[in-house]
Amino acid sequence: MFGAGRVRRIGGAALALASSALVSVLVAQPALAASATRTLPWTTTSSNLIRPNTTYTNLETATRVPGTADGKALKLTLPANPEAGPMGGVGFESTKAYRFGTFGSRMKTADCSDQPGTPGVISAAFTYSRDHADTNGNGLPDNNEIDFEFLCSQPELVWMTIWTDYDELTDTPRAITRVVNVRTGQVLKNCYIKSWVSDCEALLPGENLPVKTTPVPGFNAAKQFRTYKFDWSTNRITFYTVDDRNRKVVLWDYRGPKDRIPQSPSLFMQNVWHSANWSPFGSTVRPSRPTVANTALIDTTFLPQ
Ligand SMILES: [Ca+2]
Ligand SMILES: [Ca+2]
Repeated sequence: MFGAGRVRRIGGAALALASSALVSVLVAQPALAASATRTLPWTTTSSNLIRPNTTYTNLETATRVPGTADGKALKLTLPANPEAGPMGGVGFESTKAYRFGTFGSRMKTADCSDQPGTPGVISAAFTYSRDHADTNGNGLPDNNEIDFEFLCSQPELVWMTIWTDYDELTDTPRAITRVVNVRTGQVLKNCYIKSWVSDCEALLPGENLPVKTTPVPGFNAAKQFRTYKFDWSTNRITFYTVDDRNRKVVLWDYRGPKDRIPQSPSLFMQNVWHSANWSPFGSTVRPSRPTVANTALIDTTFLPQ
């Protein structure tokens, strides 16, 4: 696979940039209503909609999985002692690109609660484009990416990031990140950055909504299957979680400037990987390399039609 790919050195959603050999010809899809969703139940791993995207990925369906809708889930298992970075991890991507629509997953993220230290294991569901041309014309290579990310050491938190640009040469981002404690509804961070070392930029109207989210008592992404989705449109991205009784909690209703929202066709990806430098929120501890395997279970993946 694309083991030769470069890896962005970033604190947030590090993602490998694929070698040109794997870059597909992508076909833009028309914008769709948020309700037009295709469901992958993972009763089998043979789907023309997805493909593995790292060397270490072995897509395997587990059966009789408690908490799933149909007994079956995709097992994404990060082996013990992995290389750091997404390309040292396991994951899959959609075989086609989508421009706008509803994306997400019903899943249970990697659980490191019984492991010593602070293992750095990220479970993620996100859109990403490998086209890094400067289509938005701001002088930086584009990086169209919308992320849900979970650190195994803090399973009560959800990290959400909207990227538009990333210059690998100068390590310069254009991204806004929100961190929510889903259990309490507290927004821990809501920060647009143009540099890793400077402060957050002043927030613009519509960038920090809602200011508090509806608490989900007992929320633990690594212990419970739960649905996480986002609706991506040209001028708005709404992130939310839905429980088994179809109760929706909006985690972020981003309605900031359109030039801070990705506009290019993107693949949908899910992965599990080791970060050696993404510290838990509120901490400067350096995450440790996990010494045992870590598995995320994916009951369902949701893609636009
Ligand atoms: Ca750009
Ligand atoms: Ca399933």
